[in-house]
Amino acid sequence: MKSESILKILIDSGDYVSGQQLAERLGVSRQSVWKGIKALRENGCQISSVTNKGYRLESLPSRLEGAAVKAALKSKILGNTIIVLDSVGSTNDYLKQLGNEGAQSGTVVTAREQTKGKGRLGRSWQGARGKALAFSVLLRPKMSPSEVGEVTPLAGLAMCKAIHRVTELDCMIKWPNDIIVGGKKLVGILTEMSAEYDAVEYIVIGIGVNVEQTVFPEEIAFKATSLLLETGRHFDQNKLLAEFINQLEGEFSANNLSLTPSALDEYEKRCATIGRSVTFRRGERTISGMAVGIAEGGRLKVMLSDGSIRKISSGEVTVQGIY
Ligand code: BT5
Repeated sequence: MKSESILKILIDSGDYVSGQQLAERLGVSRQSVWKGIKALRENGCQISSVTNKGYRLESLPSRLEGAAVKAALKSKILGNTIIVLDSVGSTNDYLKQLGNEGAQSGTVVTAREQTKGKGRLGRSWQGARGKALAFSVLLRPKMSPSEVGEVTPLAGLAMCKAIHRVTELDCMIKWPNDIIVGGKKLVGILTEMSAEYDAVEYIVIGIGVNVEQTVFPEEIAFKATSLLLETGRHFDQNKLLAEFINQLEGEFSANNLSLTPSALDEYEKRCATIGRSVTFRRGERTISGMAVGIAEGGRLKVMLSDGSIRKISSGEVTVQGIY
């Protein structure tokens, strides 16, 4: 008896549902329903019960719970397995290990606390227990390693849409993978892969969202922000994670896992880097120019002073005017 099936019915109803109705709809005994309700309560759901009326969901848990994420999922493949850990070093590392052991495509790992969150290029990602959403999604796409660069922008678009649906905030993207609001970083994305020759074995997309922080470590305080700081409101992390998974599946199926012209167009419209002066390194040299667009494969198009266009696919870019 899956307690999330009960939770889903209670969420959809928004009112009292009798134990008898729950038992009939799920094809289980009243005893199993009672056990499911007990498990949900133990996991932080507030459920009232009234004689002759049944059970009503009063509030979802404020902390991450697998059942609460699943109850809000509409996806078919992504999120088929959701693992909620209390504490982990890095959700990306944990999921890569599962990937090596054969975990199925769509598996999601999240943790209430991440003690060694990773950024790109060996940098670290900070997140205090319960205040930040950190999770990773495993995919086993049939693609070559050179195509993986198209997946992160789609994840960025999906996250912007999920944040908008849940919080109504309009976010921008700082190329290639930061989601920003008011010029500050709200979300970081780290995509890693395991590949052999010309075929990808799996991809792990790791995402960190600042949800409840009001204070950041000194070294990032000038450039970091959170949903609470931006809106003054508290948001359910379970709902945000589920909404992201729903949006990601939509984005992947609409674009067949690649940066189609329409996805590229959408990305360009949200890209705060375009129209700004940028500086990037090529070997020993530092080159400056104007970001003018996004090229196929998600590369940044930079116009140099002589009018020529460079397409940058990786490495560090410093953008004038955004941290
Ligand atoms: C990123 O790297 O932005 C990718 C972050 C990905 C984190 C997720 S959490 C779940 C999954 N598991 C992991 O272990 N990682 C992923 P990058 O572009 O390299 O940015 C890192 C830089 O952002 C750091 O050097 C800091 O300057 C800054 N930073 C660190 N924590 C931050 C935070 N919470 N908010 C804003 N900026 C932060």
